Amino acid sequence: MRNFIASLPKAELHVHLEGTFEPEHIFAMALRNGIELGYESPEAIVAAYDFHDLPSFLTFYYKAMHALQTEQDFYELTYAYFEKAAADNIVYVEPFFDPQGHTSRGISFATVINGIHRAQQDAEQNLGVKSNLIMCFLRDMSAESAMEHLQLSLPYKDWIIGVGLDSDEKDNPPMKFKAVFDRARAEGYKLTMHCDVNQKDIVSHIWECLNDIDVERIDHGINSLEDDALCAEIAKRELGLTICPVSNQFVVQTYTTDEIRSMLRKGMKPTINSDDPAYFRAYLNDNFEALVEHGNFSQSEILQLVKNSFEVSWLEPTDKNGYL
Ligand code: ES4
Ligand code: ZN
Repeated sequence: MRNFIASLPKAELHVHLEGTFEPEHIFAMALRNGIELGYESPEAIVAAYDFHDLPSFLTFYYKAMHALQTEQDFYELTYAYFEKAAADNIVYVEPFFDPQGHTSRGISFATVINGIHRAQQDAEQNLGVKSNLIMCFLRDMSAESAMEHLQLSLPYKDWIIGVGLDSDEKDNPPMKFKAVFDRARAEGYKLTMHCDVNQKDIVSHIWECLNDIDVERIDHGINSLEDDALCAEIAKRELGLTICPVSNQFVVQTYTTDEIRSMLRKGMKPTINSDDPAYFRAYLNDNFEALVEHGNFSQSEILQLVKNSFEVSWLEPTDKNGYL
């Protein structure tokens, strides 16, 4: 099964570039930029990982971002992820980035996106990994800040395929960002939002994503299974759900294999993704292997999940056909 998983050309639709920041790179960049994070070695960084829910993860994730200072840092972060992706036989990625995590520390939007974009170009050329970037807003910041960042992104519109919403979901419902997402759609961006696992009011958040925001994809969305009408609507709209099994294991202590199978049975379109692979210590192939190990997934189930990723991706239909 390992070889089968490794040999399949795959797509990844839910990976935070800042979540691919490996401890060796955090350490080296902090050192060269003179940023004091308080760790003596990469091993000390790993030893400090203690993720058991979303807030415990996010605190660490934002702290490590301080090591990223220059355009070259963003280039190296991004290119290193694409090298990992190529090693996993990923041929297409729609990675997320969190500009507010950087502008809030005085790093310009241009610094961030120029570094990322150059790495995307080089990865396509040198590694054969194609990608389209998704800009995420931090939902625990204000809607005004999100709107400002939407404005900042407009000169780079051709480099960004869509917008998403991430960070701490508690008391930060989709509706808080309705005006921002309406404007994003008018500017030509595709729309997705995190509906993280087992968050407060999560079923109503997913309904808001459908009825008020009109998203074109849902990130996570595991809890849609609590509502039959919601499942039916997601299936009818053929909305992809970007599921992250190892991330779920950290955040809610289950790989959610039963839930993934239920979605497949109901005609929904779950896909498999890594979320924050450097922190959760599992890239995409590891996530598929977890389904085999913890849920006894078959080759045909794996194949269906891989096919779903290309189908619900935001590739042009003509480009999709080459992969399906
Ligand atoms: C995230 Cl696991 C998760 N949930 C919400 N926001 C995030 N940003 C990066 N990883
Ligand atoms: Zn995520």
